[in-house]
Amino acid sequence: MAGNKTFSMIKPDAVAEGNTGAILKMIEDAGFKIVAMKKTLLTKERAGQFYEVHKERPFYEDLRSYMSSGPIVALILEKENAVADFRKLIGATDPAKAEEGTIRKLFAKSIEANAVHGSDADETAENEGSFFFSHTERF
Ligand code: IDP
Ligand code: MG
Repeated sequence: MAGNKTFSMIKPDAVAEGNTGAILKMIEDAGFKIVAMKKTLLTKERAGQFYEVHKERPFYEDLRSYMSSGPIVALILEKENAVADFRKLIGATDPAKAEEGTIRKLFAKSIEANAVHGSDADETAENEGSFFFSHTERF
């Protein structure tokens, strides 16, 4: 079935603050199944590759540094309408604009250190999942 998976990361700020468990609980309680999960550290180069689409943006250098500043938890998640439903669960990029009850509203520190990533489309979700996981790591 198309459109039933998304990719997420718990970002360095949230991992460092000890919010991994609380965020995973929110994700599972919202009906997402964890298909793949790994804690890993991105190099600045790999962080830059992941966010290549933003390379012309003024925050790109900072974003590369931040995303490689500590371990992240990478996730492939499954649910009907996964991409859109997960974006709803995490809230707006800027936590000041995120709705009450969303993961970013609860855990993000700033527009950059915003606790979690969520793919923006089915095709991106597939590519981002493959950036971290082989097919033998998905269950
Ligand atoms: P998204 O994560 O909500 O999809 P994007 O616009 O794709 O937001 O930006 C990717 C990431 O880049 C954000 O999650 C955030 O960490 C960072 N970012 C986005 N906009 C800004 C900004 O204006 N200043 C600093 N960092 C930003
Ligand atoms: Mg995005």
